[in-house]
Amino acid sequence: MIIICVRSFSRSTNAIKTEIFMLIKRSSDILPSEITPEAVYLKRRELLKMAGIASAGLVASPSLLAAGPVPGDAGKRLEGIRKSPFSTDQEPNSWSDVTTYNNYYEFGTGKEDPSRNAKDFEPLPWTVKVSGECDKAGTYNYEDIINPHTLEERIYRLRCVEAWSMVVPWVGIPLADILKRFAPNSDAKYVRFQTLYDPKRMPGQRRRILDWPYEEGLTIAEAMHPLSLMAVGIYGYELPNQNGAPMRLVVPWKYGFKSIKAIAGIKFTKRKPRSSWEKAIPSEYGFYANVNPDVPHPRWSQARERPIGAGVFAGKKETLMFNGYGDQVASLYTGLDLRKNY
Ligand SMILES: Nc1nc2c(c(=O)[nH]1)N[C@H]1C(S)=C(S)[C@@H](COP(=O)(O)O)O[C@H]1N2
Ligand SMILES: [Mo]
Repeated sequence: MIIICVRSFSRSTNAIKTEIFMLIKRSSDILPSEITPEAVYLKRRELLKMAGIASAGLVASPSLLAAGPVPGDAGKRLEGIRKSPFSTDQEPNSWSDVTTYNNYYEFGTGKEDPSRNAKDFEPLPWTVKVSGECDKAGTYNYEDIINPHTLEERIYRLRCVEAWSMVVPWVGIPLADILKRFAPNSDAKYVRFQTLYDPKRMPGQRRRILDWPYEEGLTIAEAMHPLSLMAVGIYGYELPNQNGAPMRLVVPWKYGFKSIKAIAGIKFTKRKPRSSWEKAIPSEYGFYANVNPDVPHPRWSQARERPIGAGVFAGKKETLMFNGYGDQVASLYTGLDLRKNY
């Protein structure tokens, strides 16, 4: 489906007229050049409301909308994506918010650096080294890890430790389904993830901003939790490079830095792994990094957040414990003092 918005200025009435056209086409018929910048720029939900079709039942849910217009820089369309009851019904951020406001220090520290500097990165072919406490250690191709699974759309809130937030329509596979195939043994108490280390292809790694490669870890229970996702796409398209192609973690109840991109290593460990950020700045966040409005960052409050794309007048909104996923995940932490274990 394409929504086209045409604006014209009427000399007689001195008014700007907005007309909305909707075309329903098969995705294979859509050329990137057919999609107007405006169609991409305007919020879909608003457009649909204006067009009066949201109530007509033509458009059932944001996840259907999430498969809507994207600009020409999208890669391959992913097939056979099923919906998930774990998706929020909040409106997703625009394609342009999700793909141009990024944190990915391997491609620079500015928000727009990753979208510029990762353009020519070729994620495939890709291998992942699986090691540690499991029966099926080895080096696996991307296709062998991903292809046996059905893809799911998961529209999740993302809360960055820097106090901004977004809503992202990810496409991926429950992390547990992938990890179980490597047959972790009873000593696998934690999982450590590693980003690719390749300074030739990741220019940010030529500077010692972090102790490369980027590493993150989860307890095995967190990793096996149904909300933990291995994402391979957004908006029904393969993951753009700046979002961590070809596969990245999404752990929606934790600060965004736990959602490690471009995963090339998975290790099951007995001992708690130390993440890159823990090593770099141990005084800030520790292993858990659960979203918690009651535990301030040493330099700022985490009580509120700035939704990206909401406009300058929208203001901040309250940050929720576990980023609003408490009903599902709080039981992972019973008996743990979250004011100390942050
Ligand atoms: N390898 C790697 N993964 C990373 C980062 C990074 O710099 N390098 N940044 C993290 C941070 S701080 C956030 S908020 C999210 C941002 O994901 P997005 O750019 O897809 O929104 O990615 C996380 N994953
Ligand atoms: Mo972040």
